[in-house]
Amino acid sequence: MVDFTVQFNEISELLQRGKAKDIVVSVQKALDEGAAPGDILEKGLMAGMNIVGGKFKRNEVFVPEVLIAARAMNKATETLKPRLAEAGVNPVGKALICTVKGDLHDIGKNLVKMMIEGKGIEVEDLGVDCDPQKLVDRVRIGDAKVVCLSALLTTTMTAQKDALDALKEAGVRDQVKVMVGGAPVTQSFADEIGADAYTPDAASAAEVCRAFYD
Ligand code: B1M
Repeated sequence: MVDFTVQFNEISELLQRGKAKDIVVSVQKALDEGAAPGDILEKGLMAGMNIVGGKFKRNEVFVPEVLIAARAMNKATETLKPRLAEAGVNPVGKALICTVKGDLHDIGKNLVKMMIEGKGIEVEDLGVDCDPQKLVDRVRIGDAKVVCLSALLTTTMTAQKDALDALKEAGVRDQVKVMVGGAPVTQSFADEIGADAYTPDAASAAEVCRAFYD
């Protein structure tokens, strides 16, 4: 059996350094040499992204580096996607994500989305300034297990409660687990509004979200 450790380490390194063009070449090369798409994802891309996530958590790297790594991850995943589907490495389930009504900040939401996707979950992005009714309509379809609500302003934290209330009123609250986060949000606020989980950052959001599918 061929050992692809060197290739996986190279892919992980390129991801951490945000080398979008080079990583596409490396991923394609590993595929051509016979590496399994699922292993490239797990041992190369996700391993690299976990290192970036850890460094971000410890303030060793900052938003620009994370966004550049995220762009490299997206490019590499695009290369891998057809082969992953072919190999039967399908997403374990679907989650919805949005920034709540009145709030236009999307950098944190995008990072959370990307980290959750890195855990093998398909994430549908309902965008920023998301109306609770839009969320209710989407949850009613019934294929999503987790809803992720991001809020960056103290004035829009309450829109997380509005979203939860709208889900309750529509009778679909029990269909989904609701996760909340964003700079002004705290565990006690999450408890107060009846969210299922609060996480302070994208890396822990991805871990907690994944646990809802395991
Ligand atoms: Co605004 N803004 N902003 N802003 N902005 C803040 C948030 C602010 C703290 C700046 C300040 O005053 N110091 C302040 C909020 C104060 C408050 O309410 N406490 C503020 C303000 C006041 C405003 C406006 C009202 C300014 C104005 O117009 N007077 C206005 C509001 C617009 C609106 O939303 N309606 C506004 C506008 C903007 C821009 C459009 C210019 C821009 C947003 C661009 C964009 O997102 N595309 C912007 C930015 C960039 C910021 C700062 C500088 C950076 C935010 C950011 O992206 N951080 C911010 C100050 C700051 O944070 N230093 C600020 C990086 C990002 C990775 O972190 O989003 O916190 P963050 O996400 C983290 C965690 O919070 C967490 O994970 C992420 C990564 O680990 N997380 C989750 C986020 N969502 C999660 C969900 C989860 C779990 C974790 O589970 C579901």
